Amino acid sequence: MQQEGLVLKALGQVYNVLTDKGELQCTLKGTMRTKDISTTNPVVVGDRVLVSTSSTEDNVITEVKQRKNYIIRQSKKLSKQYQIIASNIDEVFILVTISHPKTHNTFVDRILTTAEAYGINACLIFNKADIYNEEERAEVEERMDIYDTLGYDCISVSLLNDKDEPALQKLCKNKVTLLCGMSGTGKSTLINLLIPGLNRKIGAISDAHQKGIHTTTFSEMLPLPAGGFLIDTPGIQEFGIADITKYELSQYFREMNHFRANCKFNSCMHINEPGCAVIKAVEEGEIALSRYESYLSIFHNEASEEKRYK
Ligand SMILES: Nc1nc2c(ncn2[C@@H]2O[C@H](COP(=O)(O)OP(=O)(O)OP(=O)(O)O)[C@@H](O)[C@H]2O)c(=O)[nH]1
Ligand SMILES: [Mg+2]
Ligand SMILES: [Zn+2]
Repeated sequence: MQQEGLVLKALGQVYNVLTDKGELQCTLKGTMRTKDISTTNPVVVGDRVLVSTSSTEDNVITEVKQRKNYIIRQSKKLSKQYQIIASNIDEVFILVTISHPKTHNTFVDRILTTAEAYGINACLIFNKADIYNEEERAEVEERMDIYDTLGYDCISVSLLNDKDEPALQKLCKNKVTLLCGMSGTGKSTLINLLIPGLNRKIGAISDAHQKGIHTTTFSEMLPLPAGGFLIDTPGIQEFGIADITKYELSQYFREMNHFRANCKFNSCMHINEPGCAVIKAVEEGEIALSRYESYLSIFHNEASEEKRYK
């Protein structure tokens, strides 16, 4: 018998798939390959799959339905092998902390760029409001202002306090939401707040490094009580820019779209070209300097000369 399901957990050889008949443990058909990209893992959490079930043999995943989107990371730096982290994502929650640990704007902007490229909505969750001094609170305001103006949902919370829970529940209800954020920013704390009874291990921050200790070990889709799922990607704080070229990069910076058309050269990449309207907008304060710095950083370090796959 064939039935459809949703991959909740991928544990190497064994996959937990949610079907009408409940959660089934499945294996993979030996010959299955992902067509579009060279990956080390053909089936990932978030995949919609066909499962063949019988009373005498193992349940086998026979087909992966076309993905709406997926996020990847390079298995090894500079290698051509990619690992898909998760697929069919509606939204990313980016946990941001001003201190303990400090989340830099480039970290946030890198995730936003990828999210933009894959048509995934993004929401910035500024956490640990309880520990900030006046200066840090001002920084939260300032950074929220930048992203709010760009049209990204922003919320300031303290996850230690459950008064923020209803607002957070609302943001992820009936969606597939991927959590990202540097180690120690509160991803596991957020999961515990939104999914009572799960009791995820919370890693205490080691003061020496002001970094959290990675406590979880495999990607997983966690059902939310009110509908929808959270995707926890332990050890993966962000995802790659792998398939974005230098030429198209500025498209994924929302605010640059207003100005790009006015650059003197059609092929302008907004680095040092004469008559660049984007650079002018940065100089005039119409584009936040931190965003332009992130653009330059991605342009020089990660964006490719041409598409790497497809
Ligand atoms: N003061 C304060 N501490 C918080 C808050 N949210 C989380 N923490 C603490 O921050 C530390 C790290 O939280 P985790 O939820 O383990 O962070 P994580 O993002 O899951 O970290 P990794 O699993 O290492 O990626 C824990 O000691 C939490 O108790 C908050 O709003 N305020
Ligand atoms: Mg964690
Ligand atoms: Zn330009």
